[in-house]
Amino acid sequence: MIAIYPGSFDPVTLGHIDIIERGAKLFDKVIVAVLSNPSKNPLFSVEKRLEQITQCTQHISNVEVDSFAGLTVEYAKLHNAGVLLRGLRVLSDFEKELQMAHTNKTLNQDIETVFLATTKEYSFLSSSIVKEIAQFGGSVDHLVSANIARDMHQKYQKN
Ligand code: COD
Repeated sequence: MIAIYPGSFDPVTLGHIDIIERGAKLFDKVIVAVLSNPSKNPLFSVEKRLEQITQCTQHISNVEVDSFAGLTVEYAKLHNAGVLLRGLRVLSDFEKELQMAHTNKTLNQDIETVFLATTKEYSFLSSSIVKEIAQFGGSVDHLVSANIARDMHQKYQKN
């Protein structure tokens, strides 16, 4: 079974990587799919995020990294994926994730959403929190991989 792990990943955090590692043990292949959404004004370009995620997932053999535009279920169908993999942290995630799962089910009955509960130590972690800390000069070394911490440091030094 192929699973798609769709998201913004701006940037990918250790919480995301944990979901990818655990998902890769459950499925034959996990495709990490970065949504290309120009209206979101991301910190990192899609190309940069692809490069970052590829580096962070080098140690997992059954992971691919790609970008997509449009509907996630269409992308999943195109890649013969039967599962959308998502992570759940706190109660507020649940509402958003359930709405998304139900919406996707109305769009394609054959694709299931599978949720993995966050590992406890990453339950507070989000891309937004990482950006806020880095923006104000704090260390994010314990929240993201070394390559991302370096990219963020460079990014905010320039601005
Ligand atoms: N621990 C565990 N899980 C985590 C953690 C953590 N610390 N941090 C994030 N996650 C999970 C999130 O809960 C989410 O499941 C996933 O990782 C990705 O997170 P993000 O924030 O990078 O990505 P999102 O939630 O912004 O991605 C949204 C999509 C791109 C999937 C969505 O907008 C989408 O499908 N867009 C395409 C259009 C579409 O198909 N729309 C219809 C469906 S609503």
